[in-house]
Amino acid sequence: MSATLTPLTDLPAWKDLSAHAAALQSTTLRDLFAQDPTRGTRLHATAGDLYLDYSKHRITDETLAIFAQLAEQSNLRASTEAMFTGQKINITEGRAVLHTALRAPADSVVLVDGENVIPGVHAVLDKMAAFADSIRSGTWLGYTGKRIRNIVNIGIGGSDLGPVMAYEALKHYSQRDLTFRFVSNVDGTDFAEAVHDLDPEETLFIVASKTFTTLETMANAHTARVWSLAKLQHQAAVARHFVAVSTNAGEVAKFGIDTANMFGFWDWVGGRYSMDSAIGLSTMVALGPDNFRKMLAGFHTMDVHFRTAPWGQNLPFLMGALGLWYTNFFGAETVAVLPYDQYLKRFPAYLQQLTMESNGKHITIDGRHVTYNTGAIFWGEPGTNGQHSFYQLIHQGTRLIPCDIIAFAQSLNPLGQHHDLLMSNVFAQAEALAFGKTADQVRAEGTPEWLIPHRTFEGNRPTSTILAEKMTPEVLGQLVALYEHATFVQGILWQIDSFDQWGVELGKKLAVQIIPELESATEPTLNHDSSTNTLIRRYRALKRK
Ligand code: G6Q
Repeated sequence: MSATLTPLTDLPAWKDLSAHAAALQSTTLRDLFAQDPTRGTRLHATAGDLYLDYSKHRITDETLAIFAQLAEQSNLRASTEAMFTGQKINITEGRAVLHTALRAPADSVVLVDGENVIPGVHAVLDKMAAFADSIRSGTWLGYTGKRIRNIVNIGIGGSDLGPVMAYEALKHYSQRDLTFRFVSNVDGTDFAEAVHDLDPEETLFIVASKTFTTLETMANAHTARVWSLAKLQHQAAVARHFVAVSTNAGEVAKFGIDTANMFGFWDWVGGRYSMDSAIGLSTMVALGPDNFRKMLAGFHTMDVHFRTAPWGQNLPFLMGALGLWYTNFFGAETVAVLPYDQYLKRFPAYLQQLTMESNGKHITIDGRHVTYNTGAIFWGEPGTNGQHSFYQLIHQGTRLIPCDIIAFAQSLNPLGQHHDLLMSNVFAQAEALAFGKTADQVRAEGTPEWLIPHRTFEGNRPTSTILAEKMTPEVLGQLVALYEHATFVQGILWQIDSFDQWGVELGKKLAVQIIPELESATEPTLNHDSSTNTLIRRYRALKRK
């Protein structure tokens, strides 16, 4: 257990923030922009290729100055160093948290239990690169001598969401004569639909599981082996059609995968922080080793920025602080992530795990129940689609929903006017959310008096706009690392362990207990609550029909 901390709410900066927030409650974004015409040019920060405009937030210079004090009083700098240098900051699991080592240059030194982990990281990257090249060039052949054309990643949670998000985000850079599919759900439909048009002779499965014991992944991997062998007939075919990404060589061997075709990683890589480890093997096969390394370089750029930039210019700090500001002082419950880039369609889902599994905690690292809200609910869809569905609630609903808008100046698919049409919506939405439309403006348009309240927009809805030149592997790395570190900042300020996930255990254990109750040939004795017992009995009756 960690030493006792001064509770967050007892820190002087927290008290200052409370008083400051109370004083700012009735100040609008219109007021703030009117008071300072330079606000829009001043309140921005850059890191790598990312430009963050945070001027459309309900903050002043004083807000950030107090947050910087909160960072000092929370020892954020020391905690950041503790993470980067391999101290066991995941205290409930007794583990180091070193996803930053996965993208550190080869000459870096990062010690865990006295051993430099960097050579091992680069050895795995080299092995992944050789494998990726052999698939991409067609020298790795299936059991019957055919080229591999289809790659199916089997994994769930951190072993799925990063790979599928990165593949979609960087599809433009992928080798187009290879087909990629991702199977995660234990619902058989996921596997069946993923392979329904694939030929086992040309299909390679990457079984991605840190533990190699996850129920869903093992069920899908066994089904994949049956599906492959139904056509390929010989057990020996498994070695040509299955590779593993895991930390558990014993279980990989038991499954029948040659451990020469296993790509390892380490217990200091958390699942939701693993897309840049060997878990990213499917990404590397799709993009090629050079692009994968560019993505890692992008991550590293943001790592260096986060570790060294002053708080006032530090993108992860600014985004982390803004999240706290609305969650703890303005009653916001959620953050909408609105990428104006179709390639980022899985980015909100990826961020849901990163942020909510990390910061959805109510016990502090020294064992107290928090007295404030922690992790916000992250959600979102690509623009402009969301504008025609849920934006109504953001503009005129009763809740405050801070939004992260992500956009690129250049399209990877320039088609006529499309990109300017898309980008006009980026700027228009942020402007409308911030400044709205007053009753007087609506009246001046000749709107009947009774309709004016319906057509008035209060505005004062905060947004961050993140702008980059175009989507590249480097930029994706920067973007993901930005959110990783913003999540870390929040976890430190909230005094929680952002790197464990005990909350997912209970349901898993109960499911294991329930399986035989669903499958037994005779009516089982059920000892759950009356609702669960009734539902199980009804399921058993319905499935027999
Ligand atoms: C992430 C979690 C979780 C994990 C999956 C898959 O931080 O730990 O989402 O990634 O449960 O675990 P395996 O990789 O061990 O199959």
